[in-house]
Amino acid sequence: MVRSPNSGTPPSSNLVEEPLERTLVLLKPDSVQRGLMGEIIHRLERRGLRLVAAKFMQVKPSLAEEHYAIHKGKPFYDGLIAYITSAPVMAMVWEGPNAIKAVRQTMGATRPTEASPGSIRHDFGLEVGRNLTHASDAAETAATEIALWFKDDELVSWSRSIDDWIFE
Ligand code: RTP
Ligand code: MG
Repeated sequence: MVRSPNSGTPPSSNLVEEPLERTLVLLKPDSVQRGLMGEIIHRLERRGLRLVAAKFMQVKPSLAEEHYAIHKGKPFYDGLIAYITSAPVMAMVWEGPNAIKAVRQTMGATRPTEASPGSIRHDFGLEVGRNLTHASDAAETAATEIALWFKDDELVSWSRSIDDWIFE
């Protein structure tokens, strides 16, 4: 079929507006226990981000300690390790233009009472120690965290027919 100029095909662009990034997202035990996995995944999907990997798992103390090594020695560290290992989590990798910043914006500030209305931590949280999610905070940490939580062959590179309407 020949397409007319207004057939609904997105314009092609040579311009790369934002780099395609990958970021690690954890739905922490409180998200899972409260039945919020679907709600949070729904928000990331509607934002236009693309799922690359997902794993429902009980976190071993060794993995928790490695993931949160940067916080070792802080007053909240022991509680944080106890929290993340207390019940299953959903670990995921999401991808998109500027995905690291976009996902942290969708999650909201670390303290739910400082998170913007409409963000997950604002809409579903009250306390910093029950703030529902983790998201990588920079390109280097995203790469390290993805490698820590997933094997290379667990990451799925794929495309969606609608991608050209979301990624310029
Ligand atoms: P995350 O790493 O989990 O995405 O959170 P974040 O970047 O927004 O915050 P970060 O400073 O990296 O802290 C990691 C997690 O530790 C807990 N926390 N508790 N009681 C406290 O003062 C305190 N501060 C941090 C939170 O669960 C936070 O997400
Ligand atoms: Mg952090």
